Amino acid sequence: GSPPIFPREYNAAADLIERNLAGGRAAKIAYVDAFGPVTYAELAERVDRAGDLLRGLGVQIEQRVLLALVDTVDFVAVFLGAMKIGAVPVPVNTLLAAADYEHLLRDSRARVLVVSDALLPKLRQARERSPWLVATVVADSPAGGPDDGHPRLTALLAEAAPRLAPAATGPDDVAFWLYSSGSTGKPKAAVHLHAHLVRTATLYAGAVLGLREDDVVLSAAKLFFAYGLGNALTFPLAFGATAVLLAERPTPAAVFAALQQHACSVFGGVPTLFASMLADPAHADVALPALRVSTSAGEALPRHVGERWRARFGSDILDGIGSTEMLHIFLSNRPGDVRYGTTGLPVPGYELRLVDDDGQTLTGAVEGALWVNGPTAAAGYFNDRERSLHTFHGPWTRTGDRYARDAEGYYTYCGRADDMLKVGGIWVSPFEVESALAAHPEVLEAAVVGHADADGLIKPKAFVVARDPGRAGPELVAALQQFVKARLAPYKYPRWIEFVAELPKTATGKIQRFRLRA
Ligand code: 3SK
Repeated sequence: GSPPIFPREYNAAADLIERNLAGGRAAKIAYVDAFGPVTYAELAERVDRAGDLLRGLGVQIEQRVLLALVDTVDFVAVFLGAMKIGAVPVPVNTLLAAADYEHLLRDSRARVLVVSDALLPKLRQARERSPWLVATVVADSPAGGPDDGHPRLTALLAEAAPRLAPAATGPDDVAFWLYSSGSTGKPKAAVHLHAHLVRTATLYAGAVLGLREDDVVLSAAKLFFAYGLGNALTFPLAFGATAVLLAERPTPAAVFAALQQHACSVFGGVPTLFASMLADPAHADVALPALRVSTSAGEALPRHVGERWRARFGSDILDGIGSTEMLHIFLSNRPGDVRYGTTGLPVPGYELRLVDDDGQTLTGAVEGALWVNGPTAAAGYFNDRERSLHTFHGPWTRTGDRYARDAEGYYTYCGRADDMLKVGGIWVSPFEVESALAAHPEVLEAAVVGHADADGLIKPKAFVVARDPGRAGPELVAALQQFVKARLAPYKYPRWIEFVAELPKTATGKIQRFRLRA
C-alpha cells in the first residue's frame, strides 16, 4: 500500500499498458465494449495508433485534446494515446447541454476534439466558435450519428503507426485534466500528473478494494468522471483485470444484464443506482453469484440501501468518498469492516483533518470541515488562481464536505459546506438551476435546495415566486420542469417545485437556503 516510487522518466500510459504485456497478458481480454472484446495486445496497438494519429494532426507535448466520448475502447485508446505522446487529454461530461461545451473548448484551448458521432450535434456550435481547434475526429458509437465530413477515428487509426515510443515525460508532468463544477462560476479544470493514476490504483484499488487480475469490473460511472476513470481504466489496467464498458445510460436493466452476462466480480455504482436496482420489480429474482464486492461514491450511501443489498446479493457495498481534485477515493469502508451509514476510515496514504470555522484542526470525536492530504491531489485548477487558492493549501485540499468522526475514528457524512448538491453522484449547482428557472417569463424568483426522496437520496427542489400567483399550479410546474430540461443537462431539473409568496432572505438580500432546507 505504500505509494510507488517513480523513475525520473515516467509515462503513465506506457506503464499501464507495458506492465500487462510484460506480465504475460497480451492475449487476455482487457475490455469488452459494445463492439466486442479487445485483448491487451490489441489495446496496446490501438493506444499507439491513437497517439500517432494525434501527432499527425499536429498535437504537441502539453497541448490539450478534448474527449467527448461515450464509454467504448476508443475512449481508453485516445486517452492513453494522448498521454503517451505527452499531450493532455481532457475528458468531458457527455451529458451536458450544448451551451456548456463552448466554455470547455475555449478554456482548455484544445487543439483537437475527439467526439462520439452521437454527441457531435451537441458540440457543433461550440466547435465552430473555438479559436484554438485545428481538427475534429469523430468516433463510432453504438447509437451512431453524423460526422459532418470530419474524419472518422476508425479510418485514421487504420492509417496510423502501430508502435510508438512514449514521450520522455516525468512523474510530475501534466497528464490529463478533469473538469470540476463549483457552486458558482464555470467548471474549472483540475490538473493531474502522470504519477497520480498508479498511485490511486496502489493506495485504494489494491490496498483497500483488493482488486485482482482475475476480476471482471463494471463501472456504472462513466469514464469521464474521476470515479469512473479509476474504476474502469486505471484500476483494471493497473492489475491486469478485465473491464466491461457500457456506452448507454446505466439503467438497472442495462446494469443487471451486464453484471450477469459477463459474471462481473467488482461493480462500481452510486447510491441512486443501487437503490433503483433493489426496487426494480423486473429484476426481483436476479442473483449475482459472481459479484464479490461493489463500491459506492458520489453521495453518501443510505444505511438501509447497503443493508438491503447485502441481504439480497450476499456481498457488500464499500461506501467511500473521493473527489475530482484528489482523483479517487481517500476515505472508505473496506472488505470485512463495513459500517453502513458511515464512510469508513481514511485510505492509508491519505491523511484527513476536521477543521473548525477558524481553520483550527479539531481532535477526537467531532464534526468539522473535511480536509485531505495525499499524493494524488491536483496540481491546481488551470488558469484560476483564486479558486486554486481557495481549495489547495500546501499539501492539504479542502473538500467542501462536512464530516463527523466518532471515537473509533470512523467518519460519517454531514453535508456540504457550500450549497452544491450531488444528484445521482453528479454535482449540481443550485445557482445554475435557479438561473435557468429565472429565465422563464412566469418566474419572478427561484431558489433551489437539496431534498431527500423516499430512499433518502438528494434531488433538486425549487421554491418559486410566480409572477402571477393565480397561475401557480401543476401546469406551471410541468412547464418549468420542461423549460429547465431543455436548457441544462437532464439530471439537473427540479424534481419538486413549490410556489411561495416570497423567498426567505438576509438583511443584505441573500437567500437563506437553510430555512428552505428545513
Ligand atoms: O464523488 C466521489 O466520491 C468521487 C469518488 C472518486 C473519484 C471522484 C469522485 C468525485
